[in-house]
Amino acid sequence: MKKALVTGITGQDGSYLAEFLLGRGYEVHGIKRRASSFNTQRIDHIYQDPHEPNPRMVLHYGDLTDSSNLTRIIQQVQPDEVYNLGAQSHVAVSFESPEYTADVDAMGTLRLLEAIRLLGLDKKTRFYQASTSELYGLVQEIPQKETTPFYPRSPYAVAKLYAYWITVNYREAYGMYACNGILFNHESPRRGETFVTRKITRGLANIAQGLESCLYMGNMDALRDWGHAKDYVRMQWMMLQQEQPEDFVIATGVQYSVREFIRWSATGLGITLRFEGKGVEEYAVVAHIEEGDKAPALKTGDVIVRVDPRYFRPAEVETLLGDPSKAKEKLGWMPEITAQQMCAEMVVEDLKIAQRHAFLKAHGHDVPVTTEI
Ligand code: NDP
Ligand code: GDR
Repeated sequence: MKKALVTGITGQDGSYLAEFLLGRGYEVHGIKRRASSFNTQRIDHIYQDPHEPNPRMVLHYGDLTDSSNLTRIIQQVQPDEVYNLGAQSHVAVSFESPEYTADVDAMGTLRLLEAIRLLGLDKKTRFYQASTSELYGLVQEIPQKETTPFYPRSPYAVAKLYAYWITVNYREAYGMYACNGILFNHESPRRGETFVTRKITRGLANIAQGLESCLYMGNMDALRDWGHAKDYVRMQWMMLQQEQPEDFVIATGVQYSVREFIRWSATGLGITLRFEGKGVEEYAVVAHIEEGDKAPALKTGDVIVRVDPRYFRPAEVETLLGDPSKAKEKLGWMPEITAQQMCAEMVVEDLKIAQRHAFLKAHGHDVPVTTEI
């Protein structure tokens, strides 16, 4: 039985990847951060009681900022494959916490590679690095592919640039099977609540159910190439099954604006929006609502989206569009879920949660409030 070690297993990708690997018969080990409250909601459904005989899913406490525990865990597990998905992954947060982001995202990658090497596992253990389209930043070529020059635009992207190159360097210097997946944005109902797609689907569902009144947005002109996390974790595994380690761009090859994503989400709730005004004065007003129980709290004319410059970034990545031809040709990988289908799925799931909360609130119970980033 193959053993995989996944950092960031409690995150969006980690949870889908763990499901995928368990489905392929792997023994899956995950590193989870020590927190004073539970942080395993995304993997609770696949958790196995360590008291049961031979669990195939095992969690270890650890942190990418601490090489002693990374080395201990790798020594104990002796993994065939390491997937480094753990990161301070929020671009806006990286401007607030640049040093921490560098420690986790850049140095954390080095700590893992060095642990594998020093433990003498460099010929056994295959290594996947979660690289990112943010490396392209101020884009030098459209669409972006494996050979497009990088131009990072945030402390997050700069830290990931180090991680990208140190992965290439360990491959070239020590002959390790180490590769980068340069993944464009991918989302799902498990996406963190402060990333733009989930902020929109969750926010609009809450507004439709009367739990919030307005969604405050940053740059709605930003263009992204959005795929579904389920499609993208399959590719992470495929990259480690080749004869030779190589880096691949993973994308859909289609881009949309944040504003379009807001429109689709509203449509999923039976709401037609009209955008008015320009720049920081832009807002969206309800032009039409379908009858039914999706948006009982709204009426036409309600303003439900506004711009708040607080969400603008000190340096923005305006446009990203990936060219996944290499992955298609060499690995036969194709995304199966479109951005619109993914958005519809996210709206359905967030509406269910909002309806549950609205019901509880109507019966006098407290419901979670939104904390924003
Ligand atoms: P998430 O933010 O959902 O998950 C990040 C994970 O990293 C969480 O499990 C988190 O733990 C963990 N983590 C954070 N800090 C540390 C630390 N100091 N030590 C150990 N673990 C830590 O990210 P995604 O699942 O969306 O992304 C996975 C990876 O892919 C990330 O590296 C991200 O940068 C990269 N990426 C993501 C893309 C996307 O569109 N989703 C695109 C390209 C790259 P906790 O649950 O405790 O917070
Ligand atoms: P990104 O994702 O920065 O691309 O990084 P995010 O969803 O945060 O932003 C996408 C675009 O939307 C614009 N935007 C807003 N973003 C947020 N979060 N909140 C807002 O209110 C808002 N309004 C507009 C942003 O300015 C941006 O242009 C994600 C992360 O998963 C990274 O870890 C990963 O590497 C990249 O995707 C690829």
